[in-house]
This record gives sequence, C-alpha cells and structure tokens, in this order.
Amino acid sequence: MLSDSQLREYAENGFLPLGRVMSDDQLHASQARVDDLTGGSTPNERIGYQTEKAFRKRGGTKAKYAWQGPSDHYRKLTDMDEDPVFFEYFAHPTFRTIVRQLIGPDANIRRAFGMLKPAFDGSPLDWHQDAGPGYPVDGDRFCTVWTALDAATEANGALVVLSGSHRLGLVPRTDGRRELRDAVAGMAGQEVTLNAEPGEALLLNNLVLHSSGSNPTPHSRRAVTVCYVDANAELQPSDPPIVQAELRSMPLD
Ligand SMILES: O=C(O)CCC(=O)C(=O)O
Repeated sequence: MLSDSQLREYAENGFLPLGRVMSDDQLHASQARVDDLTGGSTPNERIGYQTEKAFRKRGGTKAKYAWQGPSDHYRKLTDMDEDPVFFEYFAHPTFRTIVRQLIGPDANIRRAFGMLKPAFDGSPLDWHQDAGPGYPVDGDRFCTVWTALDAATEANGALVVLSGSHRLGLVPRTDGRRELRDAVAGMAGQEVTLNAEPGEALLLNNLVLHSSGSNPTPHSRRAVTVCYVDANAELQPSDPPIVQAELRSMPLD
C-alpha cells in the first residue's frame, strides 16, 4: 500500500521509485526467461520480437519485427503478459494493491514489453508520453510499472524522466514532434535519471515525459514494463482500435 507521503510524491513528480519488489527467485527466473525467449529455448508465438537498428545496419538481419532465431540483438519483446513467469510478476500482491489504490477494483493489462537495450547495440528512446491513442482519456485511470532486470545506469541507458511533466497533460501531436520538443525544452532542468539495481521497480504516471539513452557499454540493460488500465475507462480512439474486452484482466483480489 502506498503511504500518504508516497502518494504525494507520485502526484508531485509523476514517478515513484518502489525499490525491490521482485524477489531474488523472481529476478533470476525473469533473467533466465528473457534468455530463453531470445535464445529460442522457450518458444512462445504470442510474444513479438523487434531487432535493434544497429544490428540490421550491420546486415545481421533485414527484418525489424520478427523472430530471427537465437540472438542477443533483440531490442524489444512485446506481449510479455503472455509469458507465465512475467504474468505472475505483473500480478504481484504489491502491484495489485497499488493498482487498486490508484485506479480501482477492475484493471486490465494494456501492454507489457521487455526493453532489452543489448550491449553495444542498445538504441535510445526519444522523449514521449505513454498516454495517447489507445490509452484512457483520463490520465488518472492508468499507470505503468517499470522493472530493471539488469543494473540500469546513465552509461547503459537508464530511464530519464522530466519530473512533474505529467502535469502538462497530454501534449498535442498536431505538428509532428514539434509540440513535444517544445514541452521538453520548457521543462529543461527537470531531468531525473532513474538509475536502478536489478529487480528494482519504478511507478510511472503515463503522462510523464520520459526517454532513455543508448547502450554503448558491454552490459545489457534489460527491463520489463507493464501498463495497468482501469477496465472501465474509455480509451482514446486508435488505429487499430484497442478493445478493453480483449485485454488481459488483472486479478486484484
Ligand atoms: O525501458 C526503456 O528504456 C523505456 C521504456 C519506455 O519508455 C516505454 O516502454 O514507454
């Protein structure tokens, strides 16, 4: 349960370090499961794969979105709630309590990714808000938990947030990325680099502007991120449309 001071900090900053939620056993199982998924020993056709651009440029593969055989050059794994090890973690009692506290008694998993930032190849992720098409209209009706599976540092692409930027609301996207660039420039000085030890979790407001750097180091920076949405919230129109009934329900009891 988040304390009053944690709730105040989250409301003020738009993020909250949760510390170690993942147990040692869960951490080792999660690291091993990512290795199994990228190494091909646990095939799961429901999980989507995305390769790193640097790897494609070197001629490692042509395909951006597809299983390419065993590789250390995957950038992202999608639909991680389809994996039993990760689903069990996403339904951790701590998260159930937080989700019930922040968004109410019925929640779905809107998306769950592994962000792998492989050694040397890990690409940066530009400033963005998670909110927008396909996410609830009301910014209070969803939240994300990001968890480090390796140490995340400034050197290997830790998450960077603009503290307090969720209070800008949804930044319009009518002029390419110009409005987003202006919003980021307007919050200069509010950048906070969220270094994290393996297994540490961060709670994020989905309106907070965030980014992450490249990984030129020999150490991968794997993380997993899950977004919980109020099962009754109206979602913003998107193409293709997201239908709440098709999302995975989170057991909150
Ligand atoms: O793990 C990261 O580097 C960033 C993840 C992220 O921002 C996202 O999935 O929206």
